[in-house]
Amino acid sequence: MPLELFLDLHSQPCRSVFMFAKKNNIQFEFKKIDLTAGQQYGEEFGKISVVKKVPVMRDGDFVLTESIAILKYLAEKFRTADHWYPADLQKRALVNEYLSWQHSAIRAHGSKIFWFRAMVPIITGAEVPKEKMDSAMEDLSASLQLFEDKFLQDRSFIVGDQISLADLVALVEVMQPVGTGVDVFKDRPKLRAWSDRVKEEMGVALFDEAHNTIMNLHSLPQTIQDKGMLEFLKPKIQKMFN
Ligand SMILES: N[C@@H](CCC(=O)N[C@@H](CS)C(=O)NCC(=O)O)C(=O)O
Repeated sequence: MPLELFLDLHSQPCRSVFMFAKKNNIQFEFKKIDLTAGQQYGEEFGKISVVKKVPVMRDGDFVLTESIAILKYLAEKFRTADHWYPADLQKRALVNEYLSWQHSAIRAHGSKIFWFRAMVPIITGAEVPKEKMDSAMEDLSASLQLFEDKFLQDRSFIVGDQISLADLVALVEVMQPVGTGVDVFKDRPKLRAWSDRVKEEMGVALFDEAHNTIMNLHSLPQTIQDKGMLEFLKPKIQKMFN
């Protein structure tokens, strides 16, 4: 049985797993779990993962959740080029350092902007209050600054002059607010130059294939309405505001 990846490319962690597998010629079956239709809560997917989130990997009888664990599993199982997840103790530690930090920083803040700008107006019919939006933008900006100052410094990539899992995971998260129209690269030439390098390393066609969904959100309101998800998503929004 081929390796299976359960994905929805609206999701940043799904995009990193998707691109990593493709870039490294890892054969897999793309199993679409449509988040806009709530398929993650369906009975079928529940049998695969009680976590009810994507990405999920199934390799024979072995099921793995969590994008970072999946990326490391794929790197090790398929012995991808060393730069992705270096064997060198300290380089690997730096990749792990970034992967540990990003969850509660760029990922959390970029996702909040995505929800505030793309999802909340669809679900509630109203814009997020300005002070909440400003505060969320400040958090994102602080994370991006820390990314430049601590994780990137004057290097081409996070761990030096070659791309690693850390860069891939960073860029998919940076792209989430971009999909809602926020120019995160404005006044950030270092971030922009790094992003261009990562894109080039991944291959522009593959990058665009992975980001096509998030860069074309105009049909999202209709999609969510058509799939009857509005009422379902309201409690999620309420939680976010409490
Ligand atoms: N820490 C997890 C996060 C997974 C996650 O939050 N996935 C989101 C999409 S980005 C999801 O499936 N959300 C569905 C839901 O919460 O209903 C990872 O890195 O894989």
